[in-house]
Amino acid sequence: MDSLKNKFAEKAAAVAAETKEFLKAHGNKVVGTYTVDDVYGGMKGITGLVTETSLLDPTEGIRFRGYSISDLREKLQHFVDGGAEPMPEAIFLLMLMDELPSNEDVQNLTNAWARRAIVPRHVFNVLDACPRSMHPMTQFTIAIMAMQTESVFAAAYRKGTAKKDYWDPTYEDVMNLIARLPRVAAYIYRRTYKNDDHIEPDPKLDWAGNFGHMLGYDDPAFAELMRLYLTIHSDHEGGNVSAHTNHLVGSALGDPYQCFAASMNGLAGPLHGLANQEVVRWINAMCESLNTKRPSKEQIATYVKQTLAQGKVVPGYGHAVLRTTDPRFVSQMRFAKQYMPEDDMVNTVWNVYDVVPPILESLAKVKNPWPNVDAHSGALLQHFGLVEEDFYTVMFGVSRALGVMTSLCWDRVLALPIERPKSITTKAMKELFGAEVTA
Ligand code: HAX
Repeated sequence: MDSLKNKFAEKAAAVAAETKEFLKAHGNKVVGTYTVDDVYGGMKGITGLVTETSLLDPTEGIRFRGYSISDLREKLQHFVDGGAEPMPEAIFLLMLMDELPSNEDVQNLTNAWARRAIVPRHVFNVLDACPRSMHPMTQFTIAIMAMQTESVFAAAYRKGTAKKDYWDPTYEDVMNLIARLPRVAAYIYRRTYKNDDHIEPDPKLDWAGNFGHMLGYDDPAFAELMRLYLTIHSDHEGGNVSAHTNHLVGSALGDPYQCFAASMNGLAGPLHGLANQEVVRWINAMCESLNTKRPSKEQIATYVKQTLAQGKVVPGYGHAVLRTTDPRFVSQMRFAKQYMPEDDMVNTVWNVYDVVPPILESLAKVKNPWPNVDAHSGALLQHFGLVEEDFYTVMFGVSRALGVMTSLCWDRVLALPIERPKSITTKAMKELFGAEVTA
């Protein structure tokens, strides 16, 4: 067993025993109450899931095992090449182990992922059979399912592994899958947009730096952006569509590849991860229609009102839980101020930030008029020449694997059962409250 797996096994046994005790003592206590609106409103007011890796506060934003986005920069100082952004390896370890990793832990994980990063040839063959016009997110989920032939969990389950040991083959799949995702994603990018001019991985690089390298962007500032990007998109507690889907499929004992492919189909929705693509499309369409690269705030306001009048959402704004500017937006703004303060699209993103919230607030129905993570990310990538916005959600997905996969390890440790909430018909709901049924 590798040393990380050993450490995880020890931690897992202790947490599982403590959770059992907690449930014995408090299992019958009431957590909250909910209303008919909550049931019809996407269950947002209902605490119905356990996720260990992160917790979202509406006004403060995400905390990964207790550490906020700004804490990460201070506490996860495992930099390579004189960089200053937190490393995805470090946040993975923080989420998995619930403790700040040492430099040695981070380096060991970089090495372990480099060793596990070999993608079977048939996965590339499957991708090569897809039309280049296929959306990159569709290619991504197809590739993830093609990798399922390698599932250690599926093989172990078939052999009859005992329930108490499920976490072990899950851990193996999680490590292999995460190690391989940058290679698969970069392959999709280079086949779709760069005429199949593929770039071999460089095992000396860290996970994020190597991803940037395989995409074809070797600027050290781009590697820094990748470290920041892949860290901040990794997790947003358990109820968001990608995390919840991963957990749900996992609750039926799907293997990690099946869970993650399903999760990525959830991320591919425009109200979730695809919003990063939509933001860039929306800004480009605005600039084209106005024939300028830097629309004024007045022009932006007019365009926002037109968007709303057409019955569309303003992409990158609003959130199901947050009630403030997303700290992930703020961290990207900080990065842009350091690396590209004069960039046209970045300045437009900042002007949109000044203009949109009061307009959304004036509608009175939007619960959160502030920008989310997707409002800024595309502009940073555009600056470095990665202009193919349809690819952006794949990059989000590579990062999201860190959170949902560590969560799946914990789901298996805690032996969380199959998820099966009760549903109800409107007729039955009306009957509950003595309301008239006429239609
Ligand atoms: N533009 C216009 N209208 C908006 C809006 C926006 N950005 N955000 C919310 N609204 C509208 C909703 O469509 C809803 O209208 P109806 O009552 O007419 O249906 C009303 O305001 C109330 O919605 P809400 O309660 O404030 O928001 P929800 O929790 O229902 O939805 C969404 C949250 C993120 C889906 C929503 O704000 C939205 O569609 N935003 C734009 C898309 C986007 O940026 N998505 C990414 C979110 C972050 C994420 O998951 N990243 O991956």
